[in-house]
Amino acid sequence: LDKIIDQKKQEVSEAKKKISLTQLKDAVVFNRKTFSLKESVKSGSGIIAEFKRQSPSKGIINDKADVLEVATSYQKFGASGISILTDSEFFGGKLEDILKVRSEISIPILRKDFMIDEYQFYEAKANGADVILLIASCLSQNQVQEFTQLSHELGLEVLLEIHTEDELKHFNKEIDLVGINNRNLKDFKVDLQHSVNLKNLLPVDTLAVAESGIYSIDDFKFLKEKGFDGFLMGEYFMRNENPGIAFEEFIK
Ligand code: IGP
Repeated sequence: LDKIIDQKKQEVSEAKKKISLTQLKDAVVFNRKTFSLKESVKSGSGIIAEFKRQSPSKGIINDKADVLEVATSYQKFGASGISILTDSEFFGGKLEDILKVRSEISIPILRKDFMIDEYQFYEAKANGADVILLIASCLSQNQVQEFTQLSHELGLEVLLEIHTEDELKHFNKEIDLVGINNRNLKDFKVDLQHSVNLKNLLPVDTLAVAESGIYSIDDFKFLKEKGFDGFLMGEYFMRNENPGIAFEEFIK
C-alpha cells in the first residue's frame, strides 16, 4: 500500500505539470450535473459492476475487454453503477476510460483510485466521474473530512472504504456510502463475516456497500440478507471474455 501511495504522489505531481487546475475546470464535462449513486443503489439491483484489467494480487484479469462495450452491457442488464479503475501502474486503468463511456451511459460512475491529493478530485469531475473512493487506510480523519467537503462542492458523492474497526473513526455523517472491503488490502484474504460484523457497528441508516471477493450467488445472497445495500463486484465478471454477459447471467 505504501508503494502505491508513493507512486501515486509522483503521478499526481507529473499530472499537475501537464494539465493545470484551470484547464481541468475549463473542461466541457466539468460542469455537468452528476448522477447519484446513493439514489441508484437504493432503487436498483445495488450492484456496482467494476471494470478492472489487472490487480496487484491477481495479475492480469482481462486485458482484451473494451471498456465502452462492457460498461454499456453492465447498464443494460441492470447495474446500479459502474466502477472504473483509473490507476495505471498497478491496475492498468486510465482516467480516459471514464471520459470514453460518460456520454454513452446514464448511471453513476465511480472513479476507483487512490485519492490523496485535491487535484485528483478535479480530475475526476473533469473526466465525468460521479463518485470517488476514499480509502480510510490511506488517509487521516482530517483528510477524509476535507476531501468529502471538496467532493460535495464539486457535486461528487463519496464512498468511504473501511476494513477494520479502528477505521470506523474515519466515518462522519457527511459521507454518502460506506464500503466495507471484504478483502484485507495487506494480505488479500477475504472474510465476509468480518464485513457483516463491521457493518453492524455503523449507524443503521448508513448505505453500506460490500466490496470485493463476491464470487458466487451465495456470497451475494448472504450479504444481502445481512442488510448490505450495495455490492461492488469486479473479478467475477472481468474473468470472462465477455464481462457484460457474465453480469447478465449473474443478475437473472
Ligand atoms: C472489486 P473483486 O474481488 O470483485 O474484483 O473486487 C473491488 O472491490 C476491488 O477492486 C477493490 C479495490 C479497492 C481495488 C476494492 N477496494 C481499492 C483497488 C483499490
